[in-house]
Amino acid sequence: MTITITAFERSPDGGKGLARDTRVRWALEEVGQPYEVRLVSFRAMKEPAHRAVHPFGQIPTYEEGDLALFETGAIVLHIAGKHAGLLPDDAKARARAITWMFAALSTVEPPILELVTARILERDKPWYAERLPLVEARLGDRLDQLSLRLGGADWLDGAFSAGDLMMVSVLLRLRPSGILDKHPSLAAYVGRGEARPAYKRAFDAQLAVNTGKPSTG
Ligand code: GTB
Repeated sequence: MTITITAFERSPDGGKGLARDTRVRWALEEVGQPYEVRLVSFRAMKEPAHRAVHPFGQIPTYEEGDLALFETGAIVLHIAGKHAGLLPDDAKARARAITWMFAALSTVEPPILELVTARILERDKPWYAERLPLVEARLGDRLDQLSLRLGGADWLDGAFSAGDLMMVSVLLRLRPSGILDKHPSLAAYVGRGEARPAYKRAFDAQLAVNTGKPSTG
């Protein structure tokens, strides 16, 4: 059955992997599932046809036959549950991998988004300079905690899983800020994710959309 996802027709980052279709592409590449991409403009995202699939008028979405999903957590979990390669067979290890997916989305991504939002949307506010260190400190604490837990391991819980895919995807949003460099073990962890052939194929495919050049993968 054909899988169709949606992505930005023109991504604000020029297709450098920061938009959230990257994590869905990556999951599909990890499990070897071909997919098609429907590109949407910012205007089309807010129109009824797209909102019928995504109530909040965003990308990415995922369609497979009569199944339509939104929210990258749900999409990646669906892909990982249906195809081998992203979740361990052992029930307890599987539950732990899913826990890391939730941790990425519910505990690590929010302080990252808080910082990104502050830097983009709050720069001109009179309280910006006072608030920014607080936002940075909250994020720094969270990254320290994650780094401590990762320790010297390659991945969060044994072999690479959907939990790592989601955590690396979330951390990648920090790349332009330089903050990852203050946490070398997390920077190396993200680097291991980016080095995976499936990630490279996903990245190249998204970049090709935005540069007009054919994908090298
Ligand atoms: N919780 C949802 C999920 O995980 O699926 C969040 C989806 C979401 O935020 N989608 C964004 C979107 O559609 C694109 S990914 N935004 C348009 C809108 O809301 O109108 C966020 C994103 C966009 C662009 C960059 N970038 O270019 O740097 C980075 C991240």
